[in-house]
Amino acid sequence: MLRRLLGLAMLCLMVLIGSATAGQAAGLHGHTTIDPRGDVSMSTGPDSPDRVAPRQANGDIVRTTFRHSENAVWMRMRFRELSRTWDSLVAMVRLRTNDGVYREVSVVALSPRMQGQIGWRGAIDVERRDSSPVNCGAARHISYRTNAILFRLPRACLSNPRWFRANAIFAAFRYGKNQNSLLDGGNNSARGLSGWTPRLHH
Ligand SMILES: [Ca+2]
Repeated sequence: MLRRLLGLAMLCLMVLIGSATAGQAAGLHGHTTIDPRGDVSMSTGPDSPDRVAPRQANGDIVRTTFRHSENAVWMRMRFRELSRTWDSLVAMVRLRTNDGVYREVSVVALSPRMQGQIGWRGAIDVERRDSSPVNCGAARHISYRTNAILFRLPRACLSNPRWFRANAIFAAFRYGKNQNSLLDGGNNSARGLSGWTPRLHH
């Protein structure tokens, strides 16, 4: 009897270990972070201290989602409000992979008052750690109607990783005599403005 019970216990244990291993191998494919409302940090100049502005809705991140699909890496950053009242908007995302590949992705939009062709539709840049560009078919979409910034990177931008981790911040700037800026992290944590996602597998 005892031997039969021990055998049954061993069988259950093996099934449990097997399912745990299978779950680990499959891994996460996506991750969403809910960021607090009213946590935007404002600055009115290079010498002025930052202060939290709870009523600042424009540029206040509320949710950031990353996905790792068969062919691409996706990010969607959602705001309480995203309006064209600044001189420039910048969403900055850092990614690192299981192979040690590191990329910085910037989605930038500029008021037409600023020089250049970028405008409010924006542009996307992918760079290596040494700031050299990576030309890999990255795309972005900024929606001032749904208050969201979306980007898509072909997995080739990251040398086709098994998994990546990412973090994201958003900043907006106004230049000139009444210059000011705002900053919000996509995932506030005890360790800083924007914590890293878990490993996201394709
Ligand atoms: Ca926020």
